[in-house]
Amino acid sequence: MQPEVTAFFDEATNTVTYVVVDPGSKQCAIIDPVLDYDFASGRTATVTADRLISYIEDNELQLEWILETHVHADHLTAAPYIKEKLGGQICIGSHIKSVQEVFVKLFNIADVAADGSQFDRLITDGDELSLGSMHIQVMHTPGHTPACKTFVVGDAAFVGDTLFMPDFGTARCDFPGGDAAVLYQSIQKIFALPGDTRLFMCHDYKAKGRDEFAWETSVAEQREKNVHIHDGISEAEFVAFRIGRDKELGVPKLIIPSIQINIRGGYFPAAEGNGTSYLKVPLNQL
Ligand SMILES: N[C@@H](CCC(=O)N[C@@H](CS)C(=O)NCC(=O)O)C(=O)O
Ligand SMILES: [Fe+2]
Repeated sequence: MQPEVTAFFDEATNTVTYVVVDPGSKQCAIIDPVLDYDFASGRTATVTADRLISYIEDNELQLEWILETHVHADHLTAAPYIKEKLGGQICIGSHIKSVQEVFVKLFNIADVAADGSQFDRLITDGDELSLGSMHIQVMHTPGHTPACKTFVVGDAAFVGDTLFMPDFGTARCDFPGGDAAVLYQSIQKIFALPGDTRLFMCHDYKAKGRDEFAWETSVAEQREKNVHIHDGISEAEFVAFRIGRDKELGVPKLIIPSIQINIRGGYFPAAEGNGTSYLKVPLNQL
């Protein structure tokens, strides 16, 4: 038996959230849930997250795990909201601590301990989380960020920001702690999975000549066709290309709110004396 995978695409942030179900037990995991955020007003909303919640309720699923592939820089996580409604444990890679250290300094935040304590469970390479009769195997796949994880469940792998669709390529490596050579090695680990492994992307931005969003491919297809890193591309070639490409990329639109919320596990900063929660904007730093 293989897991059932349902994708929910958020067009505002180009993010794909997955619900992964063990059909035998109806236990499920959510991977990378999105909290809607309107930058101009500073307002959050739960339209996107509520779709996930309805899906889980309508199908009478039992939510066990809320998994973050990494500290996202382009959207806020809805993990705490979903946990409040449906339960489940919020997990992220143990290298979150080094990501927190960097951003606690950048944002000069006093109330965030750089120890991952905001999450229910910190996971490392080789960990197995049970999902009914199945297991979610944790693979450490850094490079885009130091805390990136890939989750393998049966014949499905959720690769976070490592690979994108074959016609788009790979994730950027210019965030703090990012490293193109490390990403190359992480992708080799994904390429070592069986060729027919279903690969589920964390983002899609379409690609030149493609009008539809897409997020599912396979190891074999990536190894043959990925425009940045198919079989035969050396680490040196990839690193040179990736460094060049990263110089051309702009800062993600929602990086400032996303990082401050996501290093807190998705919880908002404590309200100030007037009852309002605030985010900071570091001037001339990013
Ligand atoms: N335009 C998007 C870009 C987001 C972005 O930088 N995405 C990262 C993943 S978090 C990436 O690797 N992008 C690769 C690319 O844009 O080529 C935004 O502003 O949100
Ligand atoms: Fe990312």
